[in-house]
Amino acid sequence: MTRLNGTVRAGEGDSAGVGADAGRDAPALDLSGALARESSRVEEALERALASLEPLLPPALIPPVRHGVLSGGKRLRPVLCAAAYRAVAGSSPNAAYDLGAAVELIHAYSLMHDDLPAMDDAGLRRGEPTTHRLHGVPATAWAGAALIPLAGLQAWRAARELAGDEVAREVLGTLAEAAGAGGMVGGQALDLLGEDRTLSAEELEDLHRRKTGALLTAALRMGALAGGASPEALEALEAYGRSLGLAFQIADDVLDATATAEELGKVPSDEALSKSTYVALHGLDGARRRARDEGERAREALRRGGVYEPLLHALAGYVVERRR
Ligand code: GRG
Repeated sequence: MTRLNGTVRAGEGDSAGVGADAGRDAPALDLSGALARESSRVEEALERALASLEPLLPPALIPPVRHGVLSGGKRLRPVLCAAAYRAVAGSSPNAAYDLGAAVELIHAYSLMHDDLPAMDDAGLRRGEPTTHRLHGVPATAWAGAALIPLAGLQAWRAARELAGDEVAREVLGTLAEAAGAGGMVGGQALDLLGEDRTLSAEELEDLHRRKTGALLTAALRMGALAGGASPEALEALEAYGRSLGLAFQIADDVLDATATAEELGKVPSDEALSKSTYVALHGLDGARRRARDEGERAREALRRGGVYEPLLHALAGYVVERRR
């Protein structure tokens, strides 16, 4: 594999790269095998992250932090981060997963807080009692808040190791923006304020681009920046992330309307909370079609940018067809 001005040209036998013929599709992949391997690297990275960050926490917060962070989940954000790194740098060092772990710490805190009585008041997540049902509301609120700066520290350390101080600053800025009021926090606020009101298609899309899409896209951008991506590769991976995030959220609405609590590992709640959803807006078939179209748009962004990473291509289908 040859490095070209911060990009990588995929040669014969390579599994990933940027700068390969634009328009080329990545070969088919054994997705469940690949995801199992990827998630086990993510779990190791999360264990490493907590081992280094726990000494910074009051001991009482360690059990709720461990529960919120280590109780499963698809680990999509760190997998995307490491895949974006691999797409541009051609390898998957542990530090790329350590960087992805920082994004997962933000995701974990957001779910711990989202499940609190003041927000969705959920008792079940990933097939287990939610963190506040096991550890109480105050400890969960504090542990979630403690995870926010720890995620920043984790991102800073991993990005410095991969790419030095200058890139690490941009990586950290990317995470902070996506997690903040212009991104995930703002999206959640719009979601809560929109309960009991019918949102327009534009409002719904804006809400989900912030609430879900921003962090997914940031995971890709962070991996790509740390891997030394060219501007073209960065743009392609971000465009992929925006479409993937939308496809993921539409599929989430479809699952909430059609799957059981047992299948989802959480109790479907959109109807009970009177939330505006893509299913309410377009009907089930229309929402499914829209999710598939966005998945295809995500793949197209990779083709256009010549990003050749089989896992990213496969994930654009997975987020739409997943069952949890
Ligand atoms: C102060 C208003 C305010 C907000 C605080 C709580 C919060 C910040 C944000 C919540 C954002 C949120 C709940 C986003 C949900 C995104 C989403 C689709 C989650 C499910 O993601 P998956 O399916 O989950 O990747 P797993 O379990 O696989 O990790």
